[in-house]
Amino acid sequence: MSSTIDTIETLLVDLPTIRPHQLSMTTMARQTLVVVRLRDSEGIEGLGEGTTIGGLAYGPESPESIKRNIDTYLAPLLIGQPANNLNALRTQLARHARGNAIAKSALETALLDAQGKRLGLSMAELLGGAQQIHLPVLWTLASGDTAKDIDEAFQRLNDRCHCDFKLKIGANPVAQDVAHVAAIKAALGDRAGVRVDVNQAWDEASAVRGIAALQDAGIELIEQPIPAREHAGLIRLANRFRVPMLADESVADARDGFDLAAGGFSGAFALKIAKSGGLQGALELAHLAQTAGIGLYGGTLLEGTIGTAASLHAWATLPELAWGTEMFGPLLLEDDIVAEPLAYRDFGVELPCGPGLGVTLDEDKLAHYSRK
Ligand code: MUC
Ligand code: MG
Repeated sequence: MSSTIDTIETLLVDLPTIRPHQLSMTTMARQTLVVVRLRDSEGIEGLGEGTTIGGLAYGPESPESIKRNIDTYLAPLLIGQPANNLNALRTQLARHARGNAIAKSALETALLDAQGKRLGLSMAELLGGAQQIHLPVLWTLASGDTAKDIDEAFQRLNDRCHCDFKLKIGANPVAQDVAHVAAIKAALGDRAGVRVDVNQAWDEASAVRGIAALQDAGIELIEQPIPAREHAGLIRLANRFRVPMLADESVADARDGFDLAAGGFSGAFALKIAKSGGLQGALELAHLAQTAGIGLYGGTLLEGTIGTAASLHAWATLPELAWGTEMFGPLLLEDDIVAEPLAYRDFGVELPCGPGLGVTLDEDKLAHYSRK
C-alpha cells in the first residue's frame, strides 16, 4: 500500500535581515518564510518554503495569502491523495487552483522532500541526477549607500565568498543610479563582475539612456529594466545593446519563455522556483531556454535555507548555468531555522546531501521565530 498525504501545516516565520535590503519597490528589514510541513500516513515529513519580497510590493502573493490559500484551498486538494505520484498531485493543483505560484512551489518542495526521504534519494537524484555539486553564488549589494556597498563587496571578495555582485537600482533618478553603479564598478575593477537589477522601475526611454551609460561603465548584465509585461520592449533592448539583458519578472514559466524566444529575445532567463510554481516548472523553462540558445541564471526570491536548498537541487540537474546563481538568501538573514546551515565556500555553495532536501529543522529556532 502506498502512503497517502495525512496533514499539511503552514507556519509564518519572521527572520531579521543582516542590514536593510533596498530594492526599487521596497526596503526589507526582515524576511517572512512560509514553512510547509507535510506528513504522510507512514509518518514521513516533507518540508517546503515560500517567500516573496516586501508583502505585496513584489507580486500578487503575500506571505499571509500564501499561508491562507494553502490552508484553505490547496492543502485540501492534496490530503488523502497518494503521496508518491508527484505528477498527478501537480496536475491536481494546476487544475483546481489558478496562479498562486509561490504557494504551489512550497507544496511541491514538501512533496519532493518527502518522496526523497521515502526512496532514500536526494531531490536532485529524483529529478534525474546532479551535474554540478558546487554552484557559484553572487552577492547583492543593496545597502543604499555607495561607500558601504564598496566595503561590503571587498569584504566578501577577500573572504572568498562572492566574486560577482548584483546592484539593486531603480529607486533613484537614472543619473544618480548610474553614478552609484559606475563608482562601485570602478572601485572593484577587474576583480569582480558587476550586474544591475532594475526590478521593472524604468520606462523604455529611461532604459535606453541608463543602459547606454551602464554599458560604458563595464556592467556585464542588465536585469529586468522595464515592466514585466513589456515583452516587446525587452526584446528591443536586447537587440539594441551589446550588454545582455536578463529577463526576470517577465519570464515566470515556459510559456513566457516561449513568447520571448519566439519574439527574438536574446540574453538570459532568471529561473526561480517561486515564479514557476515549483522545481518542475522552473526546469521546464530552463529546458526551453537551452533549446532556444538563451543563457540561464539560478534566481532567488530571497528564500531561507529550505527554499534555497530546493532551488539548488533543481539548478544542479542542469549541465550549465551561464550566469551562475544568486542563491545567497540564507546569508542575508541574521539567523536560521535549520540544524545545519548550507556550506558556502569558494565563491559558491555546496549542494546539500540527501535524502530529500538534505535539510533538517532546528525545532527551538523554528518555535522562536514563528509568528504567534
Ligand atoms: C530579484 O528580483 O531578483 C534577488 C536578489 C535580491 O536581492 O532580490 C531578489 C529578487
Ligand atoms: Mg530580479
